[in-house]
Amino acid sequence: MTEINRDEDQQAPADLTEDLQAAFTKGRALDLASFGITDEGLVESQEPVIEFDDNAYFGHVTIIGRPNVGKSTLLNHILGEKISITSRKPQTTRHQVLGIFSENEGQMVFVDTPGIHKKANKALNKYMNRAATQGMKDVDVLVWMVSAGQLTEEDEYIGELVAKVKAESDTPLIILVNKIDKNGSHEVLLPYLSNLQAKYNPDHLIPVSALQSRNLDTLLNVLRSMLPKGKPFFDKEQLTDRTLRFLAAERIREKLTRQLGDELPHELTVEIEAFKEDDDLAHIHGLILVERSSQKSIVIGKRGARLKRVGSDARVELERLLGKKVMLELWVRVKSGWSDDERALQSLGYVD
Ligand SMILES: Nc1nc2c(ncn2[C@@H]2O[C@H](COP(=O)(O)OP(=O)(O)OP(=O)(O)O)[C@@H](O)[C@H]2O)c(=O)[nH]1
Ligand SMILES: [Mg+2]
Repeated sequence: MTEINRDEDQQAPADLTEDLQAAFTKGRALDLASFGITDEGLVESQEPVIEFDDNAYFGHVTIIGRPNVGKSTLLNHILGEKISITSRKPQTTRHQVLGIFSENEGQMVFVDTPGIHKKANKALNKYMNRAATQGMKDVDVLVWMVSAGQLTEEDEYIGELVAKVKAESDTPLIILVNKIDKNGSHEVLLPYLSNLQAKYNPDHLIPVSALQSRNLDTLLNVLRSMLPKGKPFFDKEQLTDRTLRFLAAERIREKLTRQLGDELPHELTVEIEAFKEDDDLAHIHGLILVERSSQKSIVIGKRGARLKRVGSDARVELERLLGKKVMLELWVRVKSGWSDDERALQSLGYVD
């Protein structure tokens, strides 16, 4: 195994050029099926060659909603690539993640946000709520996602925030009713939709299934009609503002989230300590931080079995993402108190 000079890598500044170069562009992740995204029903979002029209549209669309309603799933299915990680556990997304959708007619910049939640005692949770609510400001269209048939206390709390933003800035609002594959019978849906319409008066109310890509073409059509004319800001090939380093850390966290299930400690984060690529090989060192040694044992599993499985699942995805072989090494370290310490959070990339 090749030795990696960890100190050297840690000193390397993540300068803008490196970030831009590393920004995830279309063509680097090709095998959708391996990400659990099947071709069936996927939105034909990107032309092979895009030439922006002279009078193209351009705008920002923020997707908000309580945890677990399917915001990140929606983003991934619109783009046809896994930009934002997903899981059945609430509070999977922790940062704002941009997903850039380009076509000849223009460019939509989707902002996926952490689920807004009411019980936000820790600094990490406060950061997540901040990341979500900041995303509501200065956008062209606000998409508020709910889960068909459900309007929880948390949804209503977000409804109040949305109403406030709408009143203050007149931002157009779409309420997206997701998971109609699960809870979309007429008996449930019709009274539910008319209640939402009466209560929140959105500009559009659209039932969809993000997971099955149902009715996403309606959403895209509505957005095309709502976004202002403007010069597309991002390169037509670019899919996100996030670096490969960030995406790699997120993929590892996703595998942990999915494999730990109910044992998952909320106080877990992943930091990439080293990320070195040459033509056909990438060395990635991931550090998994937890708060207590009992959590470390959970992550490692019996004789290291769980960590090994997380590592091999993540490696397979990272190889597809990077289009080359990956040597992935994972460590687990206890760093107590990180999730409730503003300075520790900042140093771990939770930066406003
Ligand atoms: N049945 C069904 N499940 C869905 C649909 N969309 C998302 N899901 C599932 O809902 C769960 C949560 O999806 P996410 O996309 O991670 O939800 P999120 O709103 O981004 O959650 P946070 O990041 O925690 O705020 C996952 O298990 C998804 O597979 C859908 O249309 N139908
Ligand atoms: Mg999410």
